[in-house]
Order: sequence, then C-alpha cells, then structure tokens
Amino acid sequence: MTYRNLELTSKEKILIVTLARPEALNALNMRTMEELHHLFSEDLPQQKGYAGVILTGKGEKAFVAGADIKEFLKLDAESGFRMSQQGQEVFSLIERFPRPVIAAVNGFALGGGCELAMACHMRIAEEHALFGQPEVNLGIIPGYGGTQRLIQYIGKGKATELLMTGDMLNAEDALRLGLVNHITPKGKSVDRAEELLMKIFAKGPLAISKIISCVNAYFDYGTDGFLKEVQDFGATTGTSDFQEGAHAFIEKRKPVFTGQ
Ligand code: CO8
Repeated sequence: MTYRNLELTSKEKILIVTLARPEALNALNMRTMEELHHLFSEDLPQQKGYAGVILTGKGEKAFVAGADIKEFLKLDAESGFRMSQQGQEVFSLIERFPRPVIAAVNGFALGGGCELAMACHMRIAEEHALFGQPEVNLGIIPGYGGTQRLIQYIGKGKATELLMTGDMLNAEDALRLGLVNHITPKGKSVDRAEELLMKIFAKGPLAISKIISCVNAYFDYGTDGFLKEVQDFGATTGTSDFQEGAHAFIEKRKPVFTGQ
C-alpha cells in the first residue's frame, strides 16, 4: 500500500509514524484509518527490524483532532455502526501489537485522536497538549473505544465527567490523572519517546511482548489475567533470553538478548 496520510521514517530500530494531514489537524479520515490498519496488520508484523513504534502528528498544533467530521455527513445508523467497529479493530491492533507503541502527543488529542493515543502502550505529552472526548458536542458518543479506555486510565467518575461535558484536559492534569506517562517541552515528545524505547530495547523482547499481552488481559473480561501471567511467566522462563539474563546478572555484565 502507498501511504498518503502517514509519513514513515526510521531511526535505529524505531519506526516513527507521523499522521500527516496538518490542514485538517491530522483528523482521521477513512483513508488514514485504512493506512493504519494496513501498517499494523500487514507491513509491521513482517518488518521485524523495528523493535518499537512512535505515533505523532505533523505540525506543531495537533496530534490528531479527531475523526474527520467532514466525512460524517454521509453517516447513518448502519454505516456509523460499521465505521465504529472497523475503527475499534484498528485501535485493537495497535493495543495488542507485540512491540511497544508510544504516542508522542504534540498538541490536540481529541475524539478519535485521544482514542488513538489511549490505544498506544504509553503517552508522552508536550506541555501544550490537550486531551478530550468532545463527541457530545456533535450529539454522538466516542466510537473508537473512548468510553472504555478513558475509564481504564483515569477512573469512572472523572471519565464520565469528561465524556459528558466534552471538556479538555491539559498536559499537567492528564499526567496527574494517569492518562500520560511524561510531559516534555514543545517539540520534544518524540525525543523522549525514543529515549524510553531505547531503554526498553535493552530488555528481553519476548518478555516485553508478554508484558503487553498480560497488561491487556487485565481489561479482557473473558481472560483470567493471573492465569495468563502464570502461563506467560512459564513461557519466558523457557527462553534463551532468560538464561542469558540470569547468567549476565551472576557474571556482573550486561545481558545481550536475542529474542529467542
Ligand atoms: N475533522 C475534520 N476537520 C477538522 C477537524 C476534524 N476533527 N478538526 C479540525 N479540522 C479542520 C478545521 O475544519 C479547519 O479546516 P478549515 O481551515 O478548512 O476550516 C482546520 O482543521 C483547522 O481547525 P480550526 O480552524 O478549527 O482550528 P482552531 O485552532 O480554531 O481549533 C480545534 C482547533 C479546537 C481542535 C477545533 O478544530 C475543533 O474543535 N476540532 C474538532 C474536534 C472534535 O470535535 N473532534 C472529535 C471529532 S468526533 C470523533 O473523533 C469521533 C471518533 C469516533 C468515530 C466513530 C466512527 C463514526
């Protein structure tokens, strides 16, 4: 697939994905959602050279200002249902992606943009970032997982207030409430995300992928997360990486993990 709305650049083992429709504050139109779907379902699973991914927005003003409202006028109950279902599928692919995905939030993260950031494993916010689910202003509700993931990060009471009022959270409040991991000065979120990824890359990649799936299991009501942890702990102890990690500790050296 040729990417038109995503700009892909790489640095070391990191793929930096820039949502690039700055004229519309990087709003997620259908084409962008298709490109994200293709990237996380087809291209990235094969491109093992990338150990982590950063998502960010083009320009200084927005990460993503939501789903593209200009495409909404054609929606009816049936197509809205389908679009929401397909969008949730894309964001689940990101959430379940077995390598770390970090959102570098460089401005507005509203509606689908806040939902996209929440589907990532961690969020770095620039000091001017604003988060919110303003769908109620349009007479609709979030459709890409916002009613569920916002509660997971900030709790039911505050999430309900934000969902009902459409109010925005600034970066400080988002940090205080647990929605973001770190705040950086303007223009520095990608650098901070890179630092975090480089730290993670020094660990065993199989362990990292198991952590992603065990953390997700907590929120999957059909899965016993404790049992999953037992199973995945067993799986990681059977790896060469575990042998290497334990030997390196005893021999007082840095481990060299191979992902085996
Ligand atoms: N969709 C389409 N275009 C947008 C969007 C958007 N979400 N946000 C901004 N733009 C466009 C504007 O129309 C404008 O374009 P133009 O110059 O052609 O008029 C350009 O971006 C710049 O925007 P503004 O002039 O409005 O910039 P301001 O600095 O004045 O305001 C705001 C910035 C506050 C971010 C303002 O643009 C805004 O309120 N945007 C809409 C935010 C919003 O409501 N987002 C939620 C959308 S709904 C959603 O995401 C639902 C997701 C689930 C979908 C489920 C499937 C159906």
